[in-house]
Amino acid sequence: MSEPKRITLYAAIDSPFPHRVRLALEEAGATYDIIWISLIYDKQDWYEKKVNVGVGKVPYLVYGGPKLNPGDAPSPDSVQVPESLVINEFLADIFPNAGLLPTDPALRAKARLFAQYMDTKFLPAFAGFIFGLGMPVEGLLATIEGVQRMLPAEGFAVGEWSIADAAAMPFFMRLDQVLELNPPTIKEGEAARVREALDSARFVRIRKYIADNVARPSMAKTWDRDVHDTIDPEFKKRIERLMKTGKVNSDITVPIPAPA
Ligand SMILES: N[C@@H](CCC(=O)N[C@@H](CS)C(=O)NCC(=O)O)C(=O)O
Repeated sequence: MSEPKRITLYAAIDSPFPHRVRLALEEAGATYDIIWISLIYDKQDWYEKKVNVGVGKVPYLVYGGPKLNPGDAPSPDSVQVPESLVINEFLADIFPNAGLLPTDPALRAKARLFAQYMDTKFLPAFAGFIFGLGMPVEGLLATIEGVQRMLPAEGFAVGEWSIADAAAMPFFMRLDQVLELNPPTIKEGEAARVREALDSARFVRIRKYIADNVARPSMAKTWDRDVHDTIDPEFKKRIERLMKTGKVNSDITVPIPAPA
């Protein structure tokens, strides 16, 4: 058998996208290194110059080549993959026995549709709500209901755990965090309205789904209680920058929101 290749993940603690990849790596039982990138005020220059060249987004996965330290350029012989959903498909391919995707083609299609729904429907509603971009509470709740409708009666997105669940869960963990932090980008009373709706009978299935995911060791490893000590200050810095400059991230700048 050939030697397993080294895996390095570039990630930022407050971003849900690398969290997707960490969940898949943990579920696969992979050995991997993480290099942390700061996204707010002190982003490391070398990352966009030498690693995710000209893009600078996380996650970015390097497969193969020698051990990497912060500031190094990955070896040209390594496989380099951006984009969380593509990285997780790649991991499903290189760990074929880890069950990251089902083998049944119909379930594989379902898993991909579930992940696609998260990016095309849930994510705009979520970002629009938490960053004060005018998404009404009901718009967010409707997309959560859309996720709920895609779930089978029991278990995970396609029955057994898969990378479809990795695509969704980082956003539900962050929704919970944001409702608790209640930043000034969210209109007064709206966080409480979302919380109340999520705790109601309307969302009973998705609550069970989230609890089933939270009970897995992959989540305990990547989102333990201590994570709030690092992630909450990073999120607050992101909101502070947004309130001062309108910058949400490297792609999105909005009119400076009026404080709630
Ligand atoms: N579609 C990408 C989205 C990745 C993304 O937007 N990452 C953001 C963090 S949330 C980023 O790295 N932004 C760079 C920056 O803000 O400097 C994926 O799924 O990986």
